[in-house]
Amino acid sequence: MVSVGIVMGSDSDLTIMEDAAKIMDQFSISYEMKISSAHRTLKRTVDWVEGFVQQGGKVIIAGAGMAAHLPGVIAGACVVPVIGVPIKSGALDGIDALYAIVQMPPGIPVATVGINSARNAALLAVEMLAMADARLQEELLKYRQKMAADVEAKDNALQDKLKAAK
Ligand code: RP5
Repeated sequence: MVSVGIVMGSDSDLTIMEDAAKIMDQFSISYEMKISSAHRTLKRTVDWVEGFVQQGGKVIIAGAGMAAHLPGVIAGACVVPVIGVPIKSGALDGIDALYAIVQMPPGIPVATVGINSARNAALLAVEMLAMADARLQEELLKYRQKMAADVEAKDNALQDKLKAAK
């Protein structure tokens, strides 16, 4: 069963949204990737959301740039959690998308991450799924431990370099 939907408004968003797919692969979570636009293919987008929810999908990550209405339109079409990723593109470099995605009207929430932060969107989706999945909770703890170990290793390397330079 597909748990996560990774949707984007254009193929120009793909290089960023692939970061979300990499996290899903890392945590062995089944996902579907889709290009569908809130403006250019509205009905197709809503049809996809309805199909995704019907077949048991649990969370949707939606990325879009410029007047980024995709995450909000998807959130309006279903009651599964939607995580929005503002994509840096166009004259305003993603600030437009950030404001469009984060400023949802009361009643229709979208959990918005930083500009181009598809990786954080994916980790948030994993945390949502982990609420009812002990394996994922364990994997998330290991992921955090590895990050902490990486920082310590980098600091050790820096301290060695500073000592050698004296
Ligand atoms: C948005 O407009 C897309 O999400 C994309 O970030 C941006 C530009 O789309 P393209 O003109 O590259 O297809 O709808």
